Amino acid sequence: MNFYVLTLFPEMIQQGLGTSITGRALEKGTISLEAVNIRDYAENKHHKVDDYPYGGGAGMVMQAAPVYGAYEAVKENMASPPRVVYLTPQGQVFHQKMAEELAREENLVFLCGHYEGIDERVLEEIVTDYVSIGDYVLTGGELPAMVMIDAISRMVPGVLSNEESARTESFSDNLLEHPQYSRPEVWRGKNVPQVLLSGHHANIERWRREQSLLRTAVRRPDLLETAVLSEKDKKYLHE
Ligand code: 6GU
Repeated sequence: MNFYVLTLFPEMIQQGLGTSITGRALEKGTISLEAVNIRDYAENKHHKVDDYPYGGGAGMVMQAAPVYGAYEAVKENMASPPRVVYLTPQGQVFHQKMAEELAREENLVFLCGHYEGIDERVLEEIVTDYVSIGDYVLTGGELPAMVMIDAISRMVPGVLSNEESARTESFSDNLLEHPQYSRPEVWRGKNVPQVLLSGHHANIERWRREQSLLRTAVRRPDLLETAVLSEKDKKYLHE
């Protein structure tokens, strides 16, 4: 998977994704990441990339030409036109299924806006997907792009270790993860649940499933509407 991020703050992207699991995947070459500075494609000698909005109003608008220049430069490497994700609070809200779907692309381009937005004409020309990461307003698209790249990367085969991917199931059936415990067995007078020390694998699995169901019902009841539940699960929830 090759990620390209068109941004005015390329160092933010490289720093944010250069460590931990994404950092390891970048070193291994399982994913690649190129942060392209839109300013490098400004045609004027002061490298100016924004201007006043036609019609007036507050703030500045990112101009079409440098954004298009950056897009054309990354498209050079590709056999077919890539999907281009524009990060905007006006987009569809990002979710796990979207991450899984996007992880099947060979190349993905993320376009990060700043100021009051980007000239609509270049968006019409290149953007295929408008995506938001939630209903709140951020100062720019860089953090949302990093959020998406992290979530997509972990769905790319080979990015997670076997142990890490074994824990991936959780959100795929729309349930929250069960709680985890490690040593010591007693901490500040609080015990690890007995069943986890029993060595009885079937009981442990059942307990964990029930904890997932309970936790989802309490914290995110909205997820249960679309969760994949067995008859046994339903019986447990209705007790
Ligand atoms: Cl994708 N961009 C900005 N600027 N703010 C956001 C967002 C995106 N998603 C939620 N808030």
